[in-house]
Amino acid sequence: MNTAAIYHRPDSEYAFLYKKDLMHLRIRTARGDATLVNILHGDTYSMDKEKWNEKPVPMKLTLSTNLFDYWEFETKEPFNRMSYAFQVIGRDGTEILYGDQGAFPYNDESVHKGNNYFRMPYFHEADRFKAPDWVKKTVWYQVFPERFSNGDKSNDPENTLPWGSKAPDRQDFFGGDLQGIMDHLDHLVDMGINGIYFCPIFKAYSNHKYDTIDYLEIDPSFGDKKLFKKLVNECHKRGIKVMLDAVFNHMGDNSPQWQDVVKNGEKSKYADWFHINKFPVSYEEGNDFEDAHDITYDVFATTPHMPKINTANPDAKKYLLDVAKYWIEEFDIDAWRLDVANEIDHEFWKDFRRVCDSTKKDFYILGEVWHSSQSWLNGDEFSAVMNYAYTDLIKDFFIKKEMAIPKVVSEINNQLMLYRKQTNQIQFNVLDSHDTARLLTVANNDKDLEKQVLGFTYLQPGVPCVYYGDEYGMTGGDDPDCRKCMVWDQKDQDHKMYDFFKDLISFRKNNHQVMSEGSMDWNVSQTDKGILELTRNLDGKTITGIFNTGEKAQVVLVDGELLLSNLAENFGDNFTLQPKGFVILK
Ligand code: ARE
Ligand code: CA
Repeated sequence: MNTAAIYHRPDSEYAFLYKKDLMHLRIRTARGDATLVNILHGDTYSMDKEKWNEKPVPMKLTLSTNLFDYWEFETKEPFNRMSYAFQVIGRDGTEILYGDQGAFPYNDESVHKGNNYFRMPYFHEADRFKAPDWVKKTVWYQVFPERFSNGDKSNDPENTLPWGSKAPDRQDFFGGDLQGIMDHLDHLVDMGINGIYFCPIFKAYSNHKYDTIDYLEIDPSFGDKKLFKKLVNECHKRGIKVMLDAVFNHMGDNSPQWQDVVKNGEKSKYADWFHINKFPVSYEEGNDFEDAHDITYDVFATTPHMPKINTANPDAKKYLLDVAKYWIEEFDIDAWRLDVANEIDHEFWKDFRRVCDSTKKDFYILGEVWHSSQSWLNGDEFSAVMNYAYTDLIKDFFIKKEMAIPKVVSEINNQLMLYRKQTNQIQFNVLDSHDTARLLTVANNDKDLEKQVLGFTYLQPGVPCVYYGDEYGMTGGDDPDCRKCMVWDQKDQDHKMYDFFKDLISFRKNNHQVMSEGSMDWNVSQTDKGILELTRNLDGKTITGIFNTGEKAQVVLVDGELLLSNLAENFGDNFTLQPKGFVILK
């Protein structure tokens, strides 16, 4: 048996409180190596008296990757504490005890002693990763405010272009604003949307507003605080939660704080609010900060217009934490999306979490992190991340056809095993955004393929997000092409796509519990036919998706009602109508 592949770590995604007092345990073994894993567990302070090490309890093999099998188990313990170890029974007949000191021959009596067992010393609810329940029921809609709708021409910046008159370039303005969003809230309601994610709306220089000038003012071209307050109320009246974009890694170089540094150099009271390498700070227009050696201050990426904030500076930290609190307390927002979240220190985020949680219960904190994010997802920082790492797998499989069926199953299971169960349930499954090409464009304008990717994604644990305009079949390449003006002219809208989104959102919301909490039961027995089947199961409620990656006609079955025909010729007799199932075939 490959004991080196066996892994468990207490107080991590391998051992955590899933619900109050309910401990969830995982252990990893080499794929196919173990025929069974039992857990020996009991109260730390009575293990010598009671021979509970003679009462091994079987764990459940729940997920596998190409390399590993994952075994899981849940338990309540009378004293809310536990010592435990694992009996791993190998296909080769070997039996080992795997505990805090490593792997030992199971039948060696001497190994069954206290300090050889793992411990979860006490099950503290205060430490449990808490997933706000409302997030699991949410289907989000992302709005890029400058491009959604121009509801008020009186606030248009100068040189505002006619709506949709051209594909946008970096400097263009089209006049989108909060009134425009207000005017179309019922469009979101009609789709079934119950969460809206606004890209930045605070006073800033550019059309994207990621170069903040004033964190405590709404950008005048978007509207004002009075209007924003009304907008939040109108959203809440419609059951729509509100998430704003917190750009705390950097601020714009037109901000008063940065301008004071430019003017007063190291005498500025803001000098330590930034990562300054050399005074006086300087740059020449057009020279991006490509070479780290000669830049006088750190920035986001290589853009001189976004000086990086020193979030460890107590004054800067207090300023930003006050901003975070202000928009929750005064405007009752429900969530923050954290821009460039991975480049800000953990200390800041731990304090940020405390500020949000002490201001509003069940607050959702979404970090923008494009890669594995375990260190921010222990429950004391983010609630979730924008799950590009997960959804890139889905696009790479279905669209780029970069991997075989067993590989995508392996990679998705690997993603799920990075985080606690309740974290997976509220991850933000973004397929496309203001930073990526639109999904239809990535799918080479193949609408059936796009529907297949959407159907598969909505079947996953984690919450979906519609990027504005996808519902009407909008296309767009990389930024800035993915930020075209929303199509409001009926003749430019794809209404069949709209209906598909509406069905899919309704299906997801009607089955949100099994979609977020259900098991992941893969069926890869028809891999040779290019068919991938995923069944989600929760307490007997079953949802099945069958995804045909071959070159076959599109069939969509939603809620047991067959929407299209030619099913038989695709599957012949080995296809049974999935009761209350949801099937996407291509
Ligand atoms: C734009 C272009 C750049 C160009 C720049 C020139 O995208 O290619 O160099 O203009 O000025 C905002 C604007 C962007 C603008 C950017 C810089 O929206 O239009 O860039 O400011 O001026 C990484 C970061 C991630 C970041 C993306 C853009 O990890 O945090 O890059 N996303 C956030 C916001 C952006 C915003 C900013 C940050 C800055 O969502 O909208 O940009 O506040 C891989 C990597 C990721 C990388 C990703 C995208 O997947 O793994 O780390 O994200 O590609 O590049
Ligand atoms: Ca306007």
